[in-house]
Amino acid sequence: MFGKVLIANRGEIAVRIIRALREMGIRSVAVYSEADRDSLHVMLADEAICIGPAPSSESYLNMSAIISAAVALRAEAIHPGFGFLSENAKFADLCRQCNIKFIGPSPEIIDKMGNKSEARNTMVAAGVPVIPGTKEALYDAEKALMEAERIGFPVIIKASAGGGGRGMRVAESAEGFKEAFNAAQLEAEKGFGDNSMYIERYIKKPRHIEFQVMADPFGNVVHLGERDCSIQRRHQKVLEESPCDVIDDELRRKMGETAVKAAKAVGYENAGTIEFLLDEDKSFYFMEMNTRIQVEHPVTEFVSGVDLIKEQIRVAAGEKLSIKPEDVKIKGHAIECRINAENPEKNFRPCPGRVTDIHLPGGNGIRVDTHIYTDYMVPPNYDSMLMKLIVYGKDRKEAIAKMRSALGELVVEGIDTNVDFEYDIINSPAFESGDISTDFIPKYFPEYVKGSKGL
Ligand code: MV4
Repeated sequence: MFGKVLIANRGEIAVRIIRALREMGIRSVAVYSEADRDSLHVMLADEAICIGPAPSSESYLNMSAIISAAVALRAEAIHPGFGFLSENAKFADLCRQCNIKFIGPSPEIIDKMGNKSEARNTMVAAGVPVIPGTKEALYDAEKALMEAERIGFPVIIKASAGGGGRGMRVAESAEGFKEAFNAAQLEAEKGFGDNSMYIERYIKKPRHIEFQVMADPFGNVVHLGERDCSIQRRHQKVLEESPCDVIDDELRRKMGETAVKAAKAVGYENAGTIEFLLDEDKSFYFMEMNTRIQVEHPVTEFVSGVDLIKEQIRVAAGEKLSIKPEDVKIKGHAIECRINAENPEKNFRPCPGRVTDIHLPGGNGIRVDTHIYTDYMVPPNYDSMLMKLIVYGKDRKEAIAKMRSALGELVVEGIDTNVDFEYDIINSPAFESGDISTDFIPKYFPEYVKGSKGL
C-alpha cells in the first residue's frame, strides 16, 4: 500500500479523499492555490504545498507544479478527484513517466473515452447498444444533412470532443439543420479545438441513468447499481438518487451487465461511470463513459455500503477488488442535493463571499460533504459547489422525508445559495410521484429557466 498520496484537487472532494487516506493510515499531501490558503483541505492534510496563483490554469491545472510537489514531498500516488486534471490523459501519462501512480485508469483509456465518437464506436464493436447514428466523423454540413435524413429527424448534433452538453444542437427537421450543424461545430472548434462532429437520433424526455463500475488490475469488474441524474439545469446536475424508481431488478441486471461489458471491452481499471439514456419505453443506450470518481458517488456508497474512494486507492495500489459481483447488494434509497453558492433568482449567478454562519443538519442517515466553515471565504475563482447533502432511508419515501427535514435545518449565511431551490424540488408533487426526465426543471420550474438557451 502507498505510504503517502497527493490530492490534486480542492474543496469538498479533497477533504473526502484526505479522510479516506487517514482512515487507511496513509499520509496525505494537499496542494493549494494562493486563494485557498485558508481552505479546510489544507488544514486537514498531513502536509500542504502551494502550487501557484488563484486562477486554475496556474494552479490546479498546472501539471508541472503538481508533479514537482509530488516529487519534492515524495508522494507515491496522486488522486485527481473530479474536474481539473482528472480526465486529462497527458497528466496521467506525465504521472506514469515520473513513476507516480495516477489513481484512475491509464492515459490510453482516458484518451479513448474522452473522444465521444470514438467511445461510441468502441462500444458498438463490443456489442453495447448505442443510439442510432453516424460512425464516421462529420465535418461538412452538406454531408451531415444526408446522414441526418438517413437517421430520421429529430436528430442531435454532437461534438466528438464534447460531453456535458457543449457543442450540441437539436435539429427537428431538415429546415435549419445546416445552421444548427454549423453553430455546434463552431462551438466545438472554439471550446475543444476540434471540429469533428457526429449525429444521433434525438431521444425525447429520456432519463440520465449512470452505472458505477469499479475494476481492478486483474480484469475483475463489478457494478454497484445506478444513479438517476436526470434532474439537471443547463447540463449541471442538481439532485441525484439511487436506485432509479423505474428500474426493476431485471432491467438493472441487464443494464449492469452491459456496463460491466463496456468496462471490460476497454480493459478498464479503477472507478468509472457508464452513462446511459433510458427511453420512456425502457430501451437504454450507451452515451458516454466518465473515467473518474464523480461528484454524486456518495449516493452509491450509501446504497451499496462500498467506500468508493478507498476502493480506488486499493486497486491503484495493485490490490484485488474487495467485493465480488455476488456480494453486491443494493439496499435502501439515497438522495443527494448539491448546495451551490449561487442565486437562483438571478439566473443562478455565482455568489462568492464570506460564510458568516452555518448550521449543518445531522442524524441517522444524514451525510454532509463540505469544505466550508464559519468565516470561510468562498473564492470567486472556482466552481460554486459548497456542499453535498446526502441522505439515506429505507425507501424513497423515507429518503425524501429525510432530505426535506435536512434541507429545512440547513443554514448557510452570508452568501446566496440554492438551498430553497433544492427544497422546492424535494417538496414538489412531480418529484414525489417520480415524473422525472431530463426536462424536469424546464417542465416543472419554468420560472428558473429564463434566459436559458434550452439545450
Ligand atoms: C442526447 C439526448 C437525446 N438524444 N442524445 C446531454 C449531455 C450529453 N452528455 C448528452 N446529452 C444528451 N444527449 C440523444 N441521442 C439528450 C441529452 C440531454 C441530456 C442528457 C442527460 C441529462 C440532461 C440532458 C439535458 C438535455 C439533453
